[in-house]
Amino acid sequence: MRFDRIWRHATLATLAPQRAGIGLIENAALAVSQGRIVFAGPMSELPAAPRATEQIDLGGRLVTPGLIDCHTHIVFGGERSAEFELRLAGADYASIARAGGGILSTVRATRAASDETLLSSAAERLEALMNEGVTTVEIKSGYGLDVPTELRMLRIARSLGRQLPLGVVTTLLAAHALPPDTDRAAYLSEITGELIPRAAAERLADAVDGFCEHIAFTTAEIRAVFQVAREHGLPVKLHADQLSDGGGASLAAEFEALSADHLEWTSEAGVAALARAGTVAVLLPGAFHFLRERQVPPVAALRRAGVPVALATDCNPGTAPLLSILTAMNIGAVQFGLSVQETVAAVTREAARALGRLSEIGTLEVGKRADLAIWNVERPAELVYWLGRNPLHARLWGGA
Ligand code: DI6
Ligand code: FE
Repeated sequence: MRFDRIWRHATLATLAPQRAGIGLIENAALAVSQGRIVFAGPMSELPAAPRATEQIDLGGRLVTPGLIDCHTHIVFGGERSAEFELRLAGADYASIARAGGGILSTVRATRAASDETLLSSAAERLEALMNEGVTTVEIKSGYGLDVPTELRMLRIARSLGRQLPLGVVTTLLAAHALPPDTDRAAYLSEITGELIPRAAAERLADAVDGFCEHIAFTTAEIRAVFQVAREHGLPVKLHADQLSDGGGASLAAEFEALSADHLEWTSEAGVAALARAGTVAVLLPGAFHFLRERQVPPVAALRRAGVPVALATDCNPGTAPLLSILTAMNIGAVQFGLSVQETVAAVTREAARALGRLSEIGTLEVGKRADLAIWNVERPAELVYWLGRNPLHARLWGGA
Protein backbone atom coordinates (compact mmCIF):
# COMPACT_ATOMS: atom_id res chain seq x y z
CA MET A 1 0.00 0.00 0.00
CA ARG A 2 1.23 3.50 -0.80
CA PHE A 3 0.46 6.59 1.30
CA ASP A 4 1.30 10.27 1.02
CA ARG A 5 2.23 10.49 4.70
CA ILE A 6 2.33 8.28 7.75
CA TRP A 7 2.61 9.52 11.31
CA ARG A 8 3.93 6.84 13.68
CA HIS A 9 4.16 6.56 17.47
CA ALA A 10 1.16 8.81 17.94
CA THR A 11 -1.51 8.85 20.62
CA LEU A 12 -4.74 9.19 18.68
CA ALA A 13 -7.97 10.60 20.04
CA THR A 14 -10.02 9.23 17.16
CA LEU A 15 -13.46 10.21 18.51
CA ALA A 16 -14.71 7.23 16.50
CA PRO A 17 -18.20 6.48 17.85
CA GLN A 18 -17.66 2.72 18.03
CA ARG A 19 -14.76 3.20 20.48
CA ALA A 20 -15.27 4.08 24.13
CA GLY A 21 -14.84 7.66 25.33
CA ILE A 22 -12.80 9.71 22.88
CA GLY A 23 -11.43 6.62 21.18
CA LEU A 24 -7.91 6.90 22.55
CA ILE A 25 -5.30 4.63 20.89
CA GLU A 26 -1.73 4.66 22.18
CA ASN A 27 1.21 3.63 20.02
CA ALA A 28 -0.87 4.38 16.98
CA ALA A 29 -0.34 5.38 13.38
CA LEU A 30 -2.28 7.58 11.02
CA ALA A 31 -1.89 7.61 7.25
CA VAL A 32 -3.14 10.09 4.70
CA SER A 33 -3.58 9.85 0.96
CA GLN A 34 -4.90 12.61 -1.30
CA GLY A 35 -6.11 14.67 1.63
CA ARG A 36 -8.11 11.84 3.20
CA ILE A 37 -7.47 9.58 6.19
CA VAL A 38 -6.71 6.08 4.91
CA PHE A 39 -5.53 4.48 8.15
CA ALA A 40 -6.02 5.36 11.85
CA GLY A 41 -5.30 2.63 14.35
CA PRO A 42 -2.70 0.70 16.35
CA MET A 43 0.76 0.54 14.73
CA SER A 44 0.48 -3.24 14.93
CA GLU A 45 -2.39 -3.13 12.42
CA LEU A 46 -0.56 -0.99 9.90
CA PRO A 47 -0.02 -2.99 6.69
CA ALA A 48 3.43 -4.58 6.60
CA ALA A 49 6.19 -2.39 5.12
CA PRO A 50 3.92 0.44 4.07
CA ARG A 51 5.40 2.89 1.58
CA ALA A 52 4.90 6.59 1.95
CA THR A 53 6.37 9.76 0.52
CA GLU A 54 6.96 10.94 4.07
CA GLN A 55 7.05 9.10 7.40
CA ILE A 56 7.05 11.07 10.65
CA ASP A 57 7.71 9.78 14.16
CA LEU A 58 5.55 11.69 16.66
CA GLY A 59 7.22 10.33 19.79
CA GLY A 60 3.90 9.75 21.57
CA ARG A 61 2.35 13.13 20.74
CA LEU A 62 -1.44 13.43 20.85
CA VAL A 63 -3.32 13.75 17.55
CA THR A 64 -6.93 14.94 17.54
CA PRO A 65 -9.27 15.84 14.72
CA GLY A 66 -8.75 19.48 13.73
CA LEU A 67 -10.78 21.57 16.18
CA ILE A 68 -14.11 22.97 15.02
CA ASP A 69 -15.48 26.30 16.26
CA CYS A 70 -19.17 25.80 15.44
CA HIS A 71 -20.54 29.22 16.55
CA THR A 72 -18.85 32.55 15.80
CA HIS A 73 -19.76 36.07 14.75
CA ILE A 74 -16.18 36.74 13.67
CA VAL A 75 -16.93 39.15 10.77
CA PHE A 76 -17.75 42.58 12.23
CA GLY A 77 -16.72 46.21 12.18
CA GLY A 78 -15.26 48.10 15.14
CA GLU A 79 -15.04 46.81 18.70
CA ARG A 80 -16.96 47.39 21.93
CA SER A 81 -14.40 47.95 24.66
CA ALA A 82 -16.19 51.14 25.76
CA GLU A 83 -19.32 49.10 26.39
CA PHE A 84 -17.19 46.58 28.27
CA GLU A 85 -16.04 49.42 30.53
CA LEU A 86 -19.66 50.43 31.13
CA ARG A 87 -20.50 46.87 32.06
CA LEU A 88 -17.51 46.70 34.43
CA ALA A 89 -18.93 49.84 36.06
CA GLY A 90 -22.29 48.12 36.61
CA ALA A 91 -24.38 48.58 33.45
CA ASP A 92 -26.01 45.39 32.17
CA TYR A 93 -26.07 43.95 28.65
CA ALA A 94 -29.82 44.19 28.12
CA SER A 95 -30.07 47.85 29.18
CA ILE A 96 -27.12 48.82 26.95
CA ALA A 97 -28.89 47.04 24.07
CA ARG A 98 -32.20 48.78 24.78
CA ALA A 99 -30.42 52.16 24.78
CA GLY A 100 -29.22 51.58 21.20
CA GLY A 101 -25.75 50.27 22.08
CA GLY A 102 -24.90 46.61 22.01
CA ILE A 103 -25.55 44.78 18.75
CA LEU A 104 -26.74 47.99 17.06
CA SER A 105 -23.45 49.78 17.66
CA THR A 106 -21.66 46.95 15.84
CA VAL A 107 -24.28 47.18 13.08
CA ARG A 108 -23.35 50.85 12.54
CA ALA A 109 -19.63 50.01 12.47
CA THR A 110 -20.13 47.04 10.14
CA ARG A 111 -22.25 48.98 7.65
CA ALA A 112 -19.61 51.73 7.60
CA ALA A 113 -16.63 49.38 7.14
CA SER A 114 -15.20 48.53 3.73
CA ASP A 115 -15.09 44.95 2.48
CA GLU A 116 -11.30 45.05 2.82
CA THR A 117 -11.46 46.09 6.47
CA LEU A 118 -14.08 43.48 7.32
CA LEU A 119 -12.08 40.83 5.51
CA SER A 120 -8.66 41.65 6.95
CA SER A 121 -9.87 42.09 10.55
CA ALA A 122 -11.74 38.78 10.41
CA ALA A 123 -8.73 37.04 8.81
CA GLU A 124 -6.52 38.22 11.67
CA ARG A 125 -8.98 36.84 14.21
CA LEU A 126 -9.32 33.56 12.33
CA GLU A 127 -5.55 33.19 12.38
CA ALA A 128 -5.64 33.24 16.17
CA LEU A 129 -8.11 30.34 16.12
CA MET A 130 -6.11 28.47 13.48
CA ASN A 131 -2.98 28.80 15.64
CA GLU A 132 -4.83 26.70 18.21
CA GLY A 133 -5.59 23.90 15.78
CA VAL A 134 -8.97 25.06 14.45
CA THR A 135 -9.62 23.72 10.94
CA THR A 136 -13.32 24.55 10.51
CA VAL A 137 -15.25 27.56 11.71
CA GLU A 138 -18.85 28.66 11.44
CA ILE A 139 -19.41 32.35 10.69
CA LYS A 140 -22.73 34.15 11.14
CA SER A 141 -24.02 37.33 9.59
CA GLY A 142 -26.23 39.45 11.83
CA TYR A 143 -24.43 42.79 12.00
CA GLY A 144 -25.87 44.07 8.72
CA LEU A 145 -29.58 43.87 9.43
CA ASP A 146 -30.42 45.05 5.93
CA VAL A 147 -30.40 43.09 2.70
CA PRO A 148 -27.17 44.46 1.19
CA THR A 149 -25.09 44.26 4.36
CA GLU A 150 -26.31 40.82 5.46
CA LEU A 151 -25.46 39.42 2.02
CA ARG A 152 -22.13 41.29 2.08
CA MET A 153 -21.23 39.67 5.41
CA LEU A 154 -22.00 36.22 4.00
CA ARG A 155 -19.92 36.91 0.89
CA ILE A 156 -17.00 38.00 3.06
CA ALA A 157 -17.34 34.82 5.11
CA ARG A 158 -17.28 32.78 1.89
CA SER A 159 -14.18 34.60 0.63
CA LEU A 160 -12.40 33.97 3.93
CA GLY A 161 -13.03 30.28 3.27
CA ARG A 162 -11.44 30.63 -0.17
CA GLN A 163 -8.44 32.62 1.04
CA LEU A 164 -7.48 30.76 4.19
CA PRO A 165 -6.61 27.09 4.72
CA LEU A 166 -9.75 26.65 6.76
CA GLY A 167 -13.25 25.24 6.28
CA VAL A 168 -15.88 27.98 6.61
CA VAL A 169 -19.57 27.25 7.17
CA THR A 170 -21.87 30.26 6.87
CA THR A 171 -25.10 31.12 8.67
CA LEU A 172 -27.64 33.83 7.95
CA LEU A 173 -28.49 35.50 11.26
CA ALA A 174 -30.62 38.36 9.98
CA ALA A 175 -33.04 37.82 12.91
CA HIS A 176 -30.39 38.99 15.38
CA ALA A 177 -31.83 42.38 16.39
CA LEU A 178 -34.41 44.82 15.10
CA PRO A 179 -32.59 47.38 12.93
CA PRO A 180 -32.87 51.02 14.07
CA ASP A 181 -35.99 52.96 13.04
CA THR A 182 -37.57 49.90 11.46
CA ASP A 183 -41.02 48.42 11.75
CA ARG A 184 -40.84 44.84 13.14
CA ALA A 185 -43.25 43.33 10.64
CA ALA A 186 -41.53 45.10 7.74
CA TYR A 187 -38.10 43.80 8.77
CA LEU A 188 -39.39 40.26 9.25
CA SER A 189 -40.93 40.28 5.78
CA GLU A 190 -37.63 41.55 4.40
CA ILE A 191 -35.97 38.49 5.98
CA THR A 192 -38.57 36.00 4.77
CA GLY A 193 -39.43 37.62 1.44
CA GLU A 194 -35.99 38.70 0.26
CA LEU A 195 -33.00 37.76 2.40
CA ILE A 196 -33.57 34.03 2.83
CA PRO A 197 -34.56 33.51 -0.83
CA ARG A 198 -31.52 35.44 -2.06
CA ALA A 199 -29.06 33.83 0.38
CA ALA A 200 -30.40 30.42 -0.70
CA ALA A 201 -30.38 31.17 -4.43
CA GLU A 202 -26.85 32.60 -4.32
CA ARG A 203 -25.72 29.72 -2.05
CA LEU A 204 -24.36 32.19 0.46
CA ALA A 205 -25.78 30.55 3.58
CA ASP A 206 -25.48 26.98 4.81
CA ALA A 207 -28.04 27.54 7.58
CA VAL A 208 -30.39 30.11 9.13
CA ASP A 209 -30.16 31.26 12.76
CA GLY A 210 -32.17 33.59 14.99
CA PHE A 211 -31.91 35.26 18.40
CA CYS A 212 -34.97 34.19 20.39
CA GLU A 213 -34.98 36.48 23.43
CA HIS A 214 -37.02 39.24 25.04
CA ILE A 215 -34.55 41.81 23.71
CA ALA A 216 -34.65 40.32 20.21
CA PHE A 217 -37.36 38.15 18.55
CA THR A 218 -40.30 36.12 19.87
CA THR A 219 -40.86 32.43 19.22
CA ALA A 220 -43.70 33.31 16.81
CA GLU A 221 -41.42 35.63 14.83
CA ILE A 222 -38.61 33.06 14.67
CA ARG A 223 -41.09 30.35 13.68
CA ALA A 224 -42.05 32.39 10.62
CA VAL A 225 -38.36 32.80 9.70
CA PHE A 226 -37.71 29.07 10.17
CA GLN A 227 -40.69 28.11 8.00
CA VAL A 228 -39.23 30.05 5.09
CA ALA A 229 -35.76 28.60 5.74
CA ARG A 230 -37.29 25.14 5.53
CA GLU A 231 -39.07 26.00 2.25
CA HIS A 232 -35.65 26.90 0.84
CA GLY A 233 -34.05 23.71 2.08
CA LEU A 234 -31.86 25.45 4.67
CA PRO A 235 -31.30 23.85 8.08
CA VAL A 236 -31.78 26.04 11.14
CA LYS A 237 -30.12 26.72 14.48
CA LEU A 238 -31.11 29.06 17.28
CA HIS A 239 -29.72 31.36 19.99
CA ALA A 240 -32.01 29.91 22.64
CA ASP A 241 -32.69 30.64 26.30
CA GLN A 242 -29.48 32.65 26.82
CA LEU A 243 -30.85 35.35 29.12
CA SER A 244 -34.25 33.89 30.00
CA ASP A 245 -36.30 30.73 29.36
CA GLY A 246 -38.26 31.77 26.32
CA GLY A 247 -39.02 28.27 25.04
CA GLY A 248 -36.18 28.53 22.54
CA ALA A 249 -34.96 24.95 22.90
CA SER A 250 -38.43 23.56 22.15
CA LEU A 251 -38.77 25.84 19.14
CA ALA A 252 -35.40 24.66 17.81
CA ALA A 253 -36.48 21.05 18.32
CA GLU A 254 -39.78 21.69 16.52
CA PHE A 255 -37.73 22.46 13.39
CA GLU A 256 -35.21 19.66 14.00
CA ALA A 257 -32.55 22.34 14.27
CA LEU A 258 -28.93 21.33 13.81
CA SER A 259 -28.21 23.02 17.12
CA ALA A 260 -29.68 25.09 19.92
CA ASP A 261 -27.07 27.42 21.33
CA HIS A 262 -26.40 29.00 24.79
CA LEU A 263 -29.24 27.23 26.74
CA GLU A 264 -28.42 28.69 30.16
CA TRP A 265 -32.14 28.94 31.06
CA THR A 266 -33.44 25.86 29.21
CA SER A 267 -36.04 23.83 31.16
CA GLU A 268 -36.31 20.04 31.51
CA ALA A 269 -39.03 20.09 28.86
CA GLY A 270 -36.69 21.96 26.51
CA VAL A 271 -33.93 19.38 27.12
CA ALA A 272 -36.35 16.52 26.40
CA ALA A 273 -37.42 18.20 23.15
CA LEU A 274 -33.77 18.54 22.04
CA ALA A 275 -33.18 14.86 22.78
CA ARG A 276 -36.20 13.79 20.70
CA ALA A 277 -35.14 15.98 17.78
CA GLY A 278 -31.47 14.96 17.83
CA THR A 279 -30.51 18.64 18.09
CA VAL A 280 -27.01 19.40 19.41
CA ALA A 281 -26.67 21.65 22.47
CA VAL A 282 -23.94 24.22 21.71
CA LEU A 283 -22.69 25.73 24.98
CA LEU A 284 -20.87 29.06 24.89
CA PRO A 285 -18.74 29.58 28.00
CA GLY A 286 -17.19 32.79 26.65
CA ALA A 287 -20.47 34.69 26.70
CA PHE A 288 -21.27 33.20 30.11
CA HIS A 289 -17.93 34.46 31.42
CA PHE A 290 -17.93 37.94 29.85
CA LEU A 291 -21.54 38.61 30.92
CA ARG A 292 -20.78 37.37 34.45
CA GLU A 293 -23.71 34.99 34.21
CA ARG A 294 -24.58 32.83 37.17
CA GLN A 295 -27.11 30.52 35.53
CA VAL A 296 -25.25 27.46 34.27
CA PRO A 297 -26.72 25.46 31.34
CA PRO A 298 -28.45 22.22 32.43
CA VAL A 299 -25.48 19.95 31.68
CA ALA A 300 -26.61 17.07 33.93
CA ALA A 301 -30.06 17.02 32.30
CA LEU A 302 -28.54 17.19 28.80
CA ARG A 303 -26.25 14.30 29.68
CA ARG A 304 -29.09 12.21 31.15
CA ALA A 305 -31.25 12.82 28.08
CA GLY A 306 -28.38 11.93 25.72
CA VAL A 307 -28.28 15.33 24.00
CA PRO A 308 -24.91 15.77 22.22
CA VAL A 309 -22.99 18.73 23.66
CA ALA A 310 -20.67 20.99 21.65
CA LEU A 311 -18.64 24.02 22.78
CA ALA A 312 -17.71 27.10 20.74
CA THR A 313 -16.15 30.52 21.25
CA ASP A 314 -19.21 32.60 20.16
CA CYS A 315 -16.48 35.08 19.14
CA ASN A 316 -18.26 38.46 18.88
CA PRO A 317 -17.43 42.02 19.94
CA GLY A 318 -20.21 42.31 22.55
CA THR A 319 -20.53 39.24 24.71
CA ALA A 320 -17.52 37.11 23.82
CA PRO A 321 -14.38 38.87 22.55
CA LEU A 322 -12.76 35.44 22.68
CA LEU A 323 -10.20 34.22 20.17
CA SER A 324 -9.20 31.01 21.90
CA ILE A 325 -11.02 27.70 21.56
CA LEU A 326 -8.68 26.24 24.20
CA THR A 327 -9.87 28.89 26.65
CA ALA A 328 -13.49 28.07 25.79
CA MET A 329 -12.67 24.44 26.57
CA ASN A 330 -11.19 25.29 29.96
CA ILE A 331 -14.09 27.55 30.97
CA GLY A 332 -16.61 25.00 29.68
CA ALA A 333 -15.06 22.23 31.75
CA VAL A 334 -14.52 24.30 34.90
CA GLN A 335 -17.72 26.37 34.94
CA PHE A 336 -20.19 23.98 33.27
CA GLY A 337 -18.81 20.76 34.74
CA LEU A 338 -17.89 18.93 31.55
CA SER A 339 -15.40 16.07 31.74
CA VAL A 340 -12.20 16.12 29.68
CA GLN A 341 -13.67 13.55 27.31
CA GLU A 342 -16.87 15.57 26.89
CA THR A 343 -14.84 18.75 26.33
CA VAL A 344 -12.63 17.22 23.64
CA ALA A 345 -15.66 15.67 21.91
CA ALA A 346 -17.43 19.05 22.16
CA VAL A 347 -14.92 20.79 19.87
CA THR A 348 -14.48 17.89 17.44
CA ARG A 349 -17.15 15.25 16.82
CA GLU A 350 -20.08 17.09 18.41
CA ALA A 351 -19.14 20.43 16.82
CA ALA A 352 -19.08 18.67 13.42
CA ARG A 353 -22.52 17.25 14.18
CA ALA A 354 -23.74 20.75 15.11
CA LEU A 355 -22.72 21.91 11.63
CA GLY A 356 -24.25 18.92 9.84
CA ARG A 357 -20.72 17.95 8.67
CA LEU A 358 -20.07 14.80 10.69
CA SER A 359 -19.79 12.63 7.59
CA GLU A 360 -16.78 14.74 6.44
CA ILE A 361 -14.96 15.97 9.56
CA GLY A 362 -14.84 15.72 13.36
CA THR A 363 -13.29 12.26 13.87
CA LEU A 364 -10.15 10.42 12.80
CA GLU A 365 -11.80 7.73 10.68
CA VAL A 366 -10.92 6.25 7.33
CA GLY A 367 -12.51 8.24 4.51
CA LYS A 368 -12.75 11.55 6.36
CA ARG A 369 -10.86 14.71 5.43
CA ALA A 370 -7.38 14.74 6.93
CA ASP A 371 -8.01 17.75 9.19
CA LEU A 372 -5.71 17.14 12.14
CA ALA A 373 -4.25 18.86 15.16
CA ILE A 374 -1.00 17.45 16.54
CA TRP A 375 -0.20 18.52 20.09
CA ASN A 376 2.89 18.72 22.27
CA VAL A 377 1.09 16.77 24.96
CA GLU A 378 0.47 13.08 25.53
CA ARG A 379 -2.66 13.28 27.69
CA PRO A 380 -5.89 14.83 26.35
CA ALA A 381 -6.50 16.40 29.77
CA GLU A 382 -3.63 18.79 29.10
CA LEU A 383 -5.64 20.43 26.32
CA VAL A 384 -8.28 21.39 28.86
CA TYR A 385 -6.16 21.94 31.95
CA TRP A 386 -3.87 24.80 30.93
CA LEU A 387 -5.17 28.32 30.65
CA GLY A 388 -3.01 30.35 28.30
CA ARG A 389 -0.72 27.63 27.02
CA ASN A 390 -0.97 26.73 23.37
CA PRO A 391 0.61 23.30 22.89
CA LEU A 392 -0.13 23.03 19.16
CA HIS A 393 2.71 21.24 17.33
CA ALA A 394 1.20 21.11 13.83
CA ARG A 395 -2.10 21.61 12.10
CA LEU A 396 -3.17 19.96 8.86
CA TRP A 397 -6.11 20.93 6.73
CA GLY A 398 -6.99 18.43 4.04
CA GLY A 399 -3.71 16.63 4.68
CA ALA A 400 -1.49 19.66 3.99
N1 DI6 B 1 -26.09 36.30 21.54
C1 DI6 B 1 -24.82 36.62 21.76
O1 DI6 B 1 -24.16 36.25 22.68
C2 DI6 B 1 -24.35 37.45 20.65
N2 DI6 B 1 -25.47 37.46 19.80
C3 DI6 B 1 -26.46 36.81 20.37
O2 DI6 B 1 -27.54 36.68 19.83
C4 DI6 B 1 -24.01 38.83 21.10
C5 DI6 B 1 -23.86 39.76 19.97
C6 DI6 B 1 -23.41 41.14 20.38
O3 DI6 B 1 -23.61 41.58 21.53
O4 DI6 B 1 -22.85 41.81 19.52
FE1 FE C 1 -23.84 33.94 19.28
